[in-house]
Amino acid sequence: MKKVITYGTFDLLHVGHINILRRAKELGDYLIVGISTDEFNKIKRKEAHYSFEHRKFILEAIRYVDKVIPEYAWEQKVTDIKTYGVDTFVMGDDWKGKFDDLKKHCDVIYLPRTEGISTSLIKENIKKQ
Ligand code: C2G
Repeated sequence: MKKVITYGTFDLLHVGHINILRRAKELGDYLIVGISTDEFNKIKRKEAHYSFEHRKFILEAIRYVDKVIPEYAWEQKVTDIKTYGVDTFVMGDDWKGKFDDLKKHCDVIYLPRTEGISTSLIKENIKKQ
């Protein structure tokens, strides 16, 4: 069974998130998603609208997602890859090159982001209304 992993905050879930989860799943048979905890979001300087519990609950309802684990630190990726026997690590290409060190442990694939949508854009548009 080919295992794929990806990480993110996945706040205010939108088509950009669904696209990358769908395409990540297409690269294997089993998709693990490391979802950022509220504490890790602080480290990432990100303020999520939904709590970790809600973002996790929502992700677990997505057909492409087989397992959701907490992402609490930048450095946990190698451990996760080993723990879960991951073959492929996937991120949107806004992260291109940033995780190439993982190539020692698994395939690393950066997929094109979905243009014109982001959680921050959604928040801005709602404020304007
Ligand atoms: N994404 C995308 N297209 C968009 C928006 C997001 O493909 N329009 C992708 C991002 O590239 C990322 C994933 O969706 O791969 C999750 O995005 P975020 O929730 O913004 O995650 P991020 O803050 O980038 O956290 O250790 C990695 C970090 O946790 C990634």
